[in-house]
Amino acid sequence: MIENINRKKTQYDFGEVVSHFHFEGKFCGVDSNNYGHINDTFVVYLENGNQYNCRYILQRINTDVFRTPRQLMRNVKLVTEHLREKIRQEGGNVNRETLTLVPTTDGDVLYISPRGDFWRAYIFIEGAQTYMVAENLEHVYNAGMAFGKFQYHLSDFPIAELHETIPDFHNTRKRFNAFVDALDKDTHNRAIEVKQEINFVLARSEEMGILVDAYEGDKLPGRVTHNDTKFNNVMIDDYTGEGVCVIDLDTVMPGLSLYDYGDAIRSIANTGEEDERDLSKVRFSLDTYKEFSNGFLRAVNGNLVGEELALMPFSAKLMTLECGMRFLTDHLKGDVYFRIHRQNHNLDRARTQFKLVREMERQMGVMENIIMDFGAGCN
Ligand code: ADP
Ligand code: GN1
Ligand code: MG
Repeated sequence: MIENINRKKTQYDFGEVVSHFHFEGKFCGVDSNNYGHINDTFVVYLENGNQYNCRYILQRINTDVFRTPRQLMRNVKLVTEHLREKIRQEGGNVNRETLTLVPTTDGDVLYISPRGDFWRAYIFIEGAQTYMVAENLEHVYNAGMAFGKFQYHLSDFPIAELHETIPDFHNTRKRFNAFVDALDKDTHNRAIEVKQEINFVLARSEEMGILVDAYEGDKLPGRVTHNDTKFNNVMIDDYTGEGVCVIDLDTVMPGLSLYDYGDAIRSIANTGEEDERDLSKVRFSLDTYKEFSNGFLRAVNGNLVGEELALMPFSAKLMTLECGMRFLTDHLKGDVYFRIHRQNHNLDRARTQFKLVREMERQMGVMENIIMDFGAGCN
Protein backbone atom coordinates (compact mmCIF):
# COMPACT_ATOMS: atom_id res chain seq x y z
CA MET A 1 0.00 0.00 0.00
CA ILE A 2 1.37 3.39 -0.97
CA GLU A 3 1.24 5.67 2.07
CA ASN A 4 2.01 8.99 0.50
CA ILE A 5 -0.48 8.78 -2.32
CA ASN A 6 -1.80 11.81 -4.15
CA ARG A 7 -4.21 13.84 -2.02
CA LYS A 8 -7.74 13.63 -3.39
CA LYS A 9 -9.70 16.73 -4.25
CA THR A 10 -12.66 15.37 -2.29
CA GLN A 11 -10.64 16.05 0.82
CA TYR A 12 -11.29 19.78 0.68
CA ASP A 13 -14.35 22.01 0.88
CA PHE A 14 -13.64 24.04 -2.25
CA GLY A 15 -16.86 26.08 -2.02
CA GLU A 16 -15.66 27.34 1.35
CA VAL A 17 -12.06 27.99 0.27
CA VAL A 18 -13.07 29.71 -2.97
CA SER A 19 -15.47 32.04 -1.13
CA HIS A 20 -12.45 33.59 0.61
CA PHE A 21 -10.75 34.72 -2.61
CA HIS A 22 -11.48 37.67 -4.84
CA PHE A 23 -12.46 35.52 -7.82
CA GLU A 24 -14.78 36.82 -10.53
CA GLY A 25 -17.93 34.76 -10.95
CA LYS A 26 -19.76 31.86 -9.42
CA PHE A 27 -17.79 28.78 -8.40
CA CYS A 28 -18.73 25.84 -10.62
CA GLY A 29 -15.98 23.22 -10.41
CA VAL A 30 -12.46 22.17 -9.72
CA ASP A 31 -9.85 19.92 -11.31
CA SER A 32 -6.65 18.53 -9.77
CA ASN A 33 -3.31 19.16 -11.39
CA ASN A 34 -0.93 16.38 -10.41
CA TYR A 35 2.27 17.50 -12.06
CA GLY A 36 4.14 18.92 -9.07
CA HIS A 37 5.67 16.75 -6.36
CA ILE A 38 5.09 19.04 -3.40
CA ASN A 39 2.06 21.34 -3.27
CA ASP A 40 -1.56 20.46 -4.07
CA THR A 41 -2.54 22.36 -7.19
CA PHE A 42 -6.11 22.79 -8.43
CA VAL A 43 -7.78 24.61 -11.28
CA VAL A 44 -10.92 26.40 -10.15
CA TYR A 45 -13.67 27.21 -12.68
CA LEU A 46 -16.05 30.14 -12.33
CA GLU A 47 -19.08 31.19 -14.36
CA ASN A 48 -19.83 34.76 -15.24
CA GLY A 49 -23.40 34.64 -16.54
CA ASN A 50 -23.46 34.01 -20.27
CA GLN A 51 -20.56 36.29 -20.98
CA TYR A 52 -17.44 34.37 -20.13
CA ASN A 53 -16.04 31.76 -17.79
CA CYS A 54 -12.75 32.02 -16.06
CA ARG A 55 -10.40 29.82 -14.15
CA TYR A 56 -7.77 30.31 -11.50
CA ILE A 57 -4.97 28.31 -9.97
CA LEU A 58 -5.61 27.44 -6.33
CA GLN A 59 -2.81 25.86 -4.31
CA ARG A 60 -2.57 24.35 -0.90
CA ILE A 61 0.96 24.98 0.28
CA ASN A 62 2.67 21.88 1.63
CA THR A 63 3.63 23.15 5.06
CA ASP A 64 5.57 20.00 5.92
CA VAL A 65 8.02 21.13 3.24
CA PHE A 66 7.54 24.90 3.45
CA ARG A 67 7.45 25.55 7.17
CA THR A 68 7.19 29.32 6.98
CA PRO A 69 4.32 29.99 4.56
CA ARG A 70 3.91 33.64 5.58
CA GLN A 71 7.52 34.49 4.78
CA LEU A 72 7.32 32.38 1.64
CA MET A 73 4.35 34.41 0.44
CA ARG A 74 6.18 37.63 1.24
CA ASN A 75 9.00 36.44 -1.06
CA VAL A 76 6.53 35.59 -3.82
CA LYS A 77 4.83 38.96 -3.49
CA LEU A 78 8.09 40.95 -3.56
CA VAL A 79 9.56 38.95 -6.43
CA THR A 80 6.44 39.11 -8.61
CA GLU A 81 6.14 42.86 -7.99
CA HIS A 82 9.75 43.34 -9.03
CA LEU A 83 9.28 41.21 -12.15
CA ARG A 84 6.04 42.99 -13.01
CA GLU A 85 7.87 46.33 -13.01
CA LYS A 86 10.57 44.97 -15.35
CA ILE A 87 7.93 43.52 -17.68
CA ARG A 88 6.06 46.83 -17.67
CA GLN A 89 9.26 48.70 -18.58
CA GLU A 90 9.82 46.31 -21.49
CA GLY A 91 6.25 46.74 -22.72
CA GLY A 92 5.26 43.13 -21.91
CA ASN A 93 2.02 41.68 -20.61
CA VAL A 94 2.21 41.97 -16.83
CA ASN A 95 -0.63 39.51 -16.18
CA ARG A 96 0.91 36.79 -18.29
CA GLU A 97 4.66 37.04 -18.03
CA THR A 98 4.82 36.64 -14.28
CA LEU A 99 2.53 35.07 -11.70
CA THR A 100 -0.22 37.33 -10.37
CA LEU A 101 -1.53 36.60 -6.89
CA VAL A 102 -5.28 36.84 -6.36
CA PRO A 103 -5.99 38.45 -2.97
CA THR A 104 -8.35 37.02 -0.38
CA THR A 105 -11.51 38.90 0.54
CA ASP A 106 -9.52 40.27 3.51
CA GLY A 107 -6.87 41.66 1.19
CA ASP A 108 -4.35 39.01 2.27
CA VAL A 109 -2.26 36.71 0.04
CA LEU A 110 -3.10 33.59 2.05
CA TYR A 111 -6.29 32.03 3.32
CA ILE A 112 -5.92 29.72 6.31
CA SER A 113 -8.86 27.33 6.48
CA PRO A 114 -10.46 26.19 9.76
CA ARG A 115 -8.54 22.91 9.49
CA GLY A 116 -5.28 24.82 9.17
CA ASP A 117 -4.57 24.50 5.45
CA PHE A 118 -2.73 27.40 3.79
CA TRP A 119 -4.26 28.40 0.45
CA ARG A 120 -3.17 30.88 -2.20
CA ALA A 121 -4.42 31.67 -5.68
CA TYR A 122 -3.00 32.91 -8.97
CA ILE A 123 -4.47 34.20 -12.19
CA PHE A 124 -4.56 31.33 -14.66
CA ILE A 125 -2.15 31.90 -17.53
CA GLU A 126 -4.22 31.12 -20.60
CA GLY A 127 -2.93 30.09 -24.00
CA ALA A 128 0.14 28.40 -22.59
CA GLN A 129 1.03 25.10 -20.95
CA THR A 130 3.76 23.22 -19.19
CA TYR A 131 5.39 20.07 -20.54
CA MET A 132 7.07 17.19 -18.77
CA VAL A 133 9.41 16.59 -21.74
CA ALA A 134 10.48 19.19 -24.31
CA GLU A 135 8.86 18.57 -27.70
CA ASN A 136 11.40 20.42 -29.86
CA LEU A 137 14.54 22.52 -29.73
CA GLU A 138 12.56 25.73 -30.02
CA HIS A 139 10.95 24.92 -26.64
CA VAL A 140 14.37 24.26 -25.25
CA TYR A 141 15.92 27.51 -26.42
CA ASN A 142 12.90 29.45 -25.23
CA ALA A 143 12.97 27.80 -21.81
CA GLY A 144 16.66 28.78 -21.57
CA MET A 145 15.71 32.34 -22.43
CA ALA A 146 12.91 32.36 -19.85
CA PHE A 147 15.05 31.10 -16.96
CA GLY A 148 17.97 33.33 -17.99
CA LYS A 149 15.68 36.35 -18.20
CA PHE A 150 14.19 35.50 -14.81
CA GLN A 151 17.66 35.67 -13.30
CA TYR A 152 18.57 38.79 -15.25
CA HIS A 153 15.39 40.60 -14.17
CA LEU A 154 16.15 39.78 -10.55
CA SER A 155 19.80 40.78 -10.71
CA ASP A 156 19.00 44.12 -9.05
CA PHE A 157 16.53 42.69 -6.52
CA PRO A 158 17.57 43.41 -2.90
CA ILE A 159 18.72 39.91 -2.01
CA ALA A 160 18.70 40.51 1.77
CA GLU A 161 14.90 40.91 1.60
CA LEU A 162 14.49 37.24 0.75
CA HIS A 163 13.65 34.67 3.35
CA GLU A 164 15.23 31.21 2.95
CA THR A 165 12.09 29.14 2.52
CA ILE A 166 14.02 25.86 2.75
CA PRO A 167 17.42 26.38 4.39
CA ASP A 168 20.37 24.76 2.58
CA PHE A 169 18.11 23.72 -0.27
CA HIS A 170 20.96 23.17 -2.74
CA ASN A 171 23.71 22.57 -0.22
CA THR A 172 24.74 19.34 -1.90
CA ARG A 173 27.12 18.39 0.88
CA LYS A 174 24.33 18.60 3.46
CA ARG A 175 22.09 16.67 1.08
CA PHE A 176 24.79 14.00 0.95
CA ASN A 177 25.00 13.91 4.75
CA ALA A 178 21.21 13.47 4.88
CA PHE A 179 21.56 10.60 2.42
CA VAL A 180 24.24 8.91 4.57
CA ASP A 181 22.05 9.37 7.63
CA ALA A 182 19.07 7.76 5.88
CA LEU A 183 21.31 4.93 4.78
CA ASP A 184 22.65 4.38 8.31
CA LYS A 185 19.15 4.30 9.76
CA ASP A 186 17.63 2.33 6.89
CA THR A 187 14.24 2.56 8.60
CA HIS A 188 12.41 0.64 5.88
CA ASN A 189 15.07 -2.02 5.24
CA ARG A 190 15.33 -0.91 1.65
CA ALA A 191 19.12 -0.43 1.44
CA ILE A 192 19.71 -4.07 0.63
CA GLU A 193 17.64 -3.78 -2.56
CA VAL A 194 19.36 -0.65 -3.87
CA LYS A 195 23.04 -1.35 -3.32
CA GLN A 196 24.01 -0.36 -6.84
CA GLU A 197 22.34 3.04 -6.53
CA ILE A 198 23.84 3.59 -3.08
CA ASN A 199 27.33 2.80 -4.38
CA PHE A 200 26.76 5.16 -7.29
CA VAL A 201 26.23 8.03 -4.86
CA LEU A 202 29.01 7.04 -2.45
CA ALA A 203 31.51 6.86 -5.32
CA ARG A 204 30.88 10.55 -6.00
CA SER A 205 31.11 11.82 -2.40
CA GLU A 206 34.18 13.97 -3.16
CA GLU A 207 32.29 16.09 -5.64
CA MET A 208 29.36 17.00 -3.43
CA GLY A 209 30.99 20.09 -1.91
CA ILE A 210 32.40 21.72 -5.05
CA LEU A 211 29.71 24.35 -5.65
CA VAL A 212 28.91 25.04 -2.02
CA ASP A 213 32.62 25.50 -1.19
CA ALA A 214 33.04 27.93 -4.08
CA TYR A 215 29.95 29.83 -2.87
CA GLU A 216 31.09 29.96 0.75
CA GLY A 217 34.62 30.88 -0.35
CA ASP A 218 33.22 33.81 -2.39
CA LYS A 219 34.49 32.33 -5.64
CA LEU A 220 30.97 32.39 -7.03
CA PRO A 221 28.58 35.34 -6.58
CA GLY A 222 25.33 34.96 -4.65
CA ARG A 223 22.30 35.74 -6.77
CA VAL A 224 18.55 35.69 -6.53
CA THR A 225 17.68 32.32 -7.99
CA HIS A 226 14.59 30.21 -8.61
CA ASN A 227 16.10 26.94 -7.39
CA ASP A 228 13.51 24.66 -8.99
CA THR A 229 13.98 25.23 -12.71
CA LYS A 230 12.56 22.03 -14.05
CA PHE A 231 10.99 22.26 -17.45
CA ASN A 232 7.43 22.05 -16.18
CA ASN A 233 8.01 25.23 -14.19
CA VAL A 234 8.01 27.36 -17.31
CA MET A 235 4.82 27.96 -19.26
CA ILE A 236 5.25 27.64 -23.01
CA ASP A 237 3.01 29.81 -25.18
CA ASP A 238 0.69 27.72 -27.39
CA TYR A 239 1.13 30.00 -30.42
CA THR A 240 4.63 31.45 -30.27
CA GLY A 241 6.35 28.59 -28.40
CA GLU A 242 7.99 31.20 -26.15
CA GLY A 243 8.70 30.58 -22.48
CA VAL A 244 6.07 33.04 -21.44
CA CYS A 245 6.21 32.74 -17.66
CA VAL A 246 8.42 31.14 -15.01
CA ILE A 247 6.14 29.70 -12.30
CA ASP A 248 6.49 27.85 -8.98
CA LEU A 249 8.26 30.60 -7.05
CA ASP A 250 8.27 28.96 -3.61
CA THR A 251 11.99 28.33 -3.64
CA VAL A 252 13.13 31.74 -4.90
CA MET A 253 15.99 32.43 -2.53
CA PRO A 254 19.59 33.59 -2.50
CA GLY A 255 21.58 30.98 -4.42
CA LEU A 256 23.93 30.36 -7.32
CA SER A 257 23.09 30.96 -10.96
CA LEU A 258 24.47 27.45 -11.46
CA TYR A 259 21.71 25.95 -9.35
CA ASP A 260 19.15 27.22 -11.84
CA TYR A 261 21.17 26.40 -14.90
CA GLY A 262 22.21 22.93 -13.69
CA ASP A 263 18.76 21.95 -12.44
CA ALA A 264 17.17 23.04 -15.70
CA ILE A 265 19.60 20.92 -17.73
CA ARG A 266 18.89 17.95 -15.47
CA SER A 267 15.26 18.15 -16.41
CA ILE A 268 15.18 19.45 -19.98
CA ALA A 269 18.10 17.50 -21.46
CA ASN A 270 16.48 14.21 -20.42
CA THR A 271 14.89 12.62 -23.50
CA GLY A 272 12.49 10.68 -21.27
CA GLU A 273 10.25 11.31 -18.30
CA GLU A 274 11.77 11.96 -14.88
CA ASP A 275 10.21 8.71 -13.64
CA GLU A 276 10.66 6.61 -16.78
CA ARG A 277 11.14 2.92 -15.92
CA ASP A 278 12.53 1.99 -19.31
CA LEU A 279 15.97 3.50 -18.98
CA SER A 280 16.71 3.03 -22.69
CA LYS A 281 14.38 6.02 -23.20
CA VAL A 282 16.38 8.16 -20.80
CA ARG A 283 19.28 9.81 -22.62
CA PHE A 284 21.20 13.00 -22.04
CA SER A 285 20.73 15.07 -25.18
CA LEU A 286 23.74 17.16 -26.17
CA ASP A 287 21.64 19.06 -28.73
CA THR A 288 19.31 20.07 -25.94
CA TYR A 289 22.25 20.96 -23.74
CA LYS A 290 23.59 23.29 -26.40
CA GLU A 291 20.26 24.88 -27.23
CA PHE A 292 19.27 25.54 -23.61
CA SER A 293 22.71 26.95 -22.81
CA ASN A 294 22.48 29.26 -25.80
CA GLY A 295 19.10 30.64 -24.71
CA PHE A 296 20.14 30.96 -21.08
CA LEU A 297 23.40 32.73 -21.83
CA ARG A 298 21.78 35.15 -24.23
CA ALA A 299 19.16 36.08 -21.67
CA VAL A 300 21.51 36.56 -18.72
CA ASN A 301 23.07 39.10 -20.98
CA GLY A 302 26.73 38.90 -20.05
CA ASN A 303 25.92 38.93 -16.36
CA LEU A 304 27.88 35.78 -15.49
CA VAL A 305 31.46 35.80 -14.25
CA GLY A 306 34.19 33.52 -15.62
CA GLU A 307 33.96 31.06 -12.70
CA GLU A 308 30.26 30.62 -13.33
CA LEU A 309 30.82 29.93 -17.01
CA ALA A 310 33.59 27.47 -16.25
CA LEU A 311 31.43 25.47 -13.84
CA MET A 312 28.31 25.30 -16.00
CA PRO A 313 28.89 21.77 -17.35
CA PHE A 314 29.83 20.45 -13.91
CA SER A 315 26.79 22.11 -12.32
CA ALA A 316 24.50 20.23 -14.71
CA LYS A 317 25.97 16.98 -13.50
CA LEU A 318 25.99 17.96 -9.82
CA MET A 319 22.39 19.18 -9.78
CA THR A 320 21.33 15.93 -11.46
CA LEU A 321 23.30 13.88 -8.96
CA GLU A 322 21.84 15.91 -6.08
CA CYS A 323 18.30 15.37 -7.30
CA GLY A 324 18.83 11.64 -7.81
CA MET A 325 20.35 11.44 -4.35
CA ARG A 326 17.34 13.24 -2.87
CA PHE A 327 14.98 10.76 -4.55
CA LEU A 328 17.05 7.86 -3.28
CA THR A 329 17.14 9.32 0.23
CA ASP A 330 13.36 9.61 0.17
CA HIS A 331 13.05 6.04 -1.04
CA LEU A 332 15.21 4.90 1.88
CA LYS A 333 13.12 6.94 4.31
CA GLY A 334 9.84 5.45 3.10
CA ASP A 335 8.68 8.21 0.70
CA VAL A 336 8.04 10.99 3.15
CA TYR A 337 8.91 14.04 1.03
CA PHE A 338 8.14 13.72 -2.70
CA ARG A 339 4.60 12.72 -3.59
CA ILE A 340 4.55 9.26 -5.13
CA HIS A 341 1.96 7.60 -7.34
CA ARG A 342 3.24 4.02 -7.31
CA GLN A 343 5.52 1.64 -5.44
CA ASN A 344 9.23 2.45 -5.85
CA HIS A 345 8.39 5.72 -7.56
CA ASN A 346 11.24 7.59 -5.92
CA LEU A 347 13.62 4.77 -6.79
CA ASP A 348 12.57 4.96 -10.45
CA ARG A 349 13.15 8.70 -10.34
CA ALA A 350 16.59 8.24 -8.78
CA ARG A 351 17.56 5.76 -11.50
CA THR A 352 16.75 8.17 -14.33
CA GLN A 353 18.87 10.84 -12.70
CA PHE A 354 21.82 8.50 -12.25
CA LYS A 355 21.60 7.39 -15.87
CA LEU A 356 21.82 11.05 -16.90
CA VAL A 357 24.77 11.64 -14.57
CA ARG A 358 26.61 8.72 -16.13
CA GLU A 359 26.00 10.05 -19.63
CA MET A 360 27.07 13.56 -18.66
CA GLU A 361 30.28 12.19 -17.18
CA ARG A 362 31.03 10.49 -20.49
CA GLN A 363 30.39 13.67 -22.45
CA MET A 364 31.79 16.26 -20.06
CA GLY A 365 34.54 17.29 -22.52
CA VAL A 366 32.01 18.04 -25.25
CA MET A 367 29.82 19.96 -22.80
CA GLU A 368 32.82 22.04 -21.78
CA ASN A 369 33.63 22.85 -25.40
CA ILE A 370 30.06 23.96 -26.03
CA ILE A 371 30.17 26.39 -23.14
CA MET A 372 33.62 27.63 -24.08
CA ASP A 373 32.34 28.46 -27.56
CA PHE A 374 29.41 30.42 -26.15
CA GLY A 375 31.41 31.88 -23.30
CA ALA A 376 33.69 33.81 -25.62
CA GLY A 377 30.90 36.26 -26.32
CA CYS A 378 29.48 36.31 -22.84
CA ASN A 379 31.80 37.97 -20.40
P1 ADP B 1 4.36 22.43 -7.64
O1 ADP B 1 5.08 23.28 -6.64
O2 ADP B 1 3.58 21.38 -6.98
O3 ADP B 1 5.27 21.92 -8.71
P2 ADP B 1 3.41 24.43 -9.54
O4 ADP B 1 3.28 25.81 -9.00
O5 ADP B 1 4.58 24.16 -10.40
O6 ADP B 1 3.29 23.39 -8.32
O7 ADP B 1 2.07 24.11 -10.34
C1 ADP B 1 1.80 22.82 -10.85
C2 ADP B 1 1.31 22.94 -12.30
O8 ADP B 1 0.15 23.79 -12.35
C3 ADP B 1 2.29 23.61 -13.27
O9 ADP B 1 3.21 22.70 -13.80
C4 ADP B 1 1.36 24.19 -14.32
O10 ADP B 1 0.99 23.19 -15.26
C5 ADP B 1 0.11 24.58 -13.54
N1 ADP B 1 0.13 26.01 -13.17
C6 ADP B 1 0.72 26.56 -12.07
N2 ADP B 1 0.53 27.89 -12.03
C7 ADP B 1 -0.22 28.21 -13.14
C8 ADP B 1 -0.80 29.43 -13.64
N3 ADP B 1 -0.64 30.59 -13.01
N4 ADP B 1 -1.50 29.35 -14.79
C9 ADP B 1 -1.70 28.16 -15.43
N5 ADP B 1 -1.20 26.99 -14.99
C10 ADP B 1 -0.46 26.99 -13.86
C1 GN1 C 1 10.17 19.19 -6.59
O1 GN1 C 1 7.62 21.15 -6.63
P1 GN1 C 1 8.23 20.55 -7.85
O2 GN1 C 1 7.59 19.30 -8.28
O3 GN1 C 1 8.34 21.63 -8.94
C2 GN1 C 1 11.29 19.70 -5.70
C3 GN1 C 1 12.50 20.06 -6.55
C4 GN1 C 1 12.95 18.84 -7.32
C5 GN1 C 1 11.80 18.35 -8.17
C6 GN1 C 1 12.16 17.09 -8.90
C7 GN1 C 1 10.48 22.19 -3.00
O4 GN1 C 1 9.76 20.22 -7.46
O5 GN1 C 1 13.56 20.49 -5.70
O6 GN1 C 1 14.06 19.16 -8.15
O7 GN1 C 1 10.64 18.08 -7.34
N1 GN1 C 1 10.82 20.87 -4.97
C8 GN1 C 1 11.03 20.98 -3.64
O8 GN1 C 1 11.19 16.84 -9.86
O9 GN1 C 1 11.67 20.16 -3.00
MG1 MG D 1 6.23 22.90 -10.26
